[in-house]
Amino acid sequence: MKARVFSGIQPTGNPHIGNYLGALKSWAKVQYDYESIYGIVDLHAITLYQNPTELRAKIEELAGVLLAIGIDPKHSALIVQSAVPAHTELSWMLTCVTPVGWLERMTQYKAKSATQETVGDGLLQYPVLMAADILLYQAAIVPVGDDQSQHLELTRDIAQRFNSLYGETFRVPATHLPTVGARVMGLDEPDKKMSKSAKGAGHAVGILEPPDQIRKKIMRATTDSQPAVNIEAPGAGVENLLGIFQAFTEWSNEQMKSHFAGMRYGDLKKQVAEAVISHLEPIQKRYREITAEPGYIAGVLREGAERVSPWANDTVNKVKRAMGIYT
Ligand code: AQP
Repeated sequence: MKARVFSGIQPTGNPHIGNYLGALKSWAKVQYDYESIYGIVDLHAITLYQNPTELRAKIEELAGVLLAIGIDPKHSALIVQSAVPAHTELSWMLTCVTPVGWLERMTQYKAKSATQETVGDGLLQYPVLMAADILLYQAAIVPVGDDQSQHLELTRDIAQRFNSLYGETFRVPATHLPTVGARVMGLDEPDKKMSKSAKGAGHAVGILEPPDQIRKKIMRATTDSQPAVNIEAPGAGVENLLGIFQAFTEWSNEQMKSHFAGMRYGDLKKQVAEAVISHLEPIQKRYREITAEPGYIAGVLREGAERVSPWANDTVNKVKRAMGIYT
């Protein structure tokens, strides 16, 4: 039996090249070597208020994007998290073994709660639900962007704590980060990670964004007061653009150095924009084809949930037996 991989993405805002380079590109790559389960994690999305009509629409749209970037339903189960109730069932059992202090230390919780007047308990519990998503499938690896590394560390801590309290129950998963593109920064603010929920019009490049708009955004990206690329010590904005180019083209460090050293920023930006556009164009074409087929996405999501539910229920039953819960 192949080892399993699990990862998820929230149906919030428009998926961007940070999501793609940090996580989704790896999902498509590893699906041939692992039994893969990829989740549209709608229960995570509602930790902050979402407009219900928009949320429903975003779930199908995101499924279309995931299929378009190469998630192949013959190799991967694509699921909506809420369609497999075992995620929430396991989450409660893990909540009971997770010290509150571990959750209060999470930097994402601190950052997101700082922007709200009051926060729901769900925002604090978010990493426990994420641990449940992963441990439910006994996943060996979890491909994510670097911003999720702390949550993955916590997932391992929860698994180990549970195993030491109740006996060997969970496989302890490994984090899988890409070598380039693990943390793509905002084009307008290169000191902040590119984020779906950021407000700036020039902040993120959407996977489905039209080429002209992408070109404009990248040409306006924040750099610094130098005229040309200092390849040994680029400023944050230039480093981000170089990272985006390298992650899309998969050029070696040597190729990057010899090609970009001393290049004027205007030329660098033009080349980054063309690399991004030429990579995204076939994805956008596939997206249009997939979404033109009535019922296709709903069918893929239904089959995904049917395929993984027995695996999820096996783990829940194992956990219940370990904890002494009546089954
Ligand atoms: N800027 C990024 N660079 C590299 N990877 C990133 N990821 C997110 N932003 C970057 C990775 O994308 C996957 C899915 O992310 P998510 O939707 O679950 O949530 P997130 O990390 O909170 O992403 P966003 O875009 O910032 O969304 P909002 O604004 O809604 O919170 C994850 O593997 C993540 O690491």
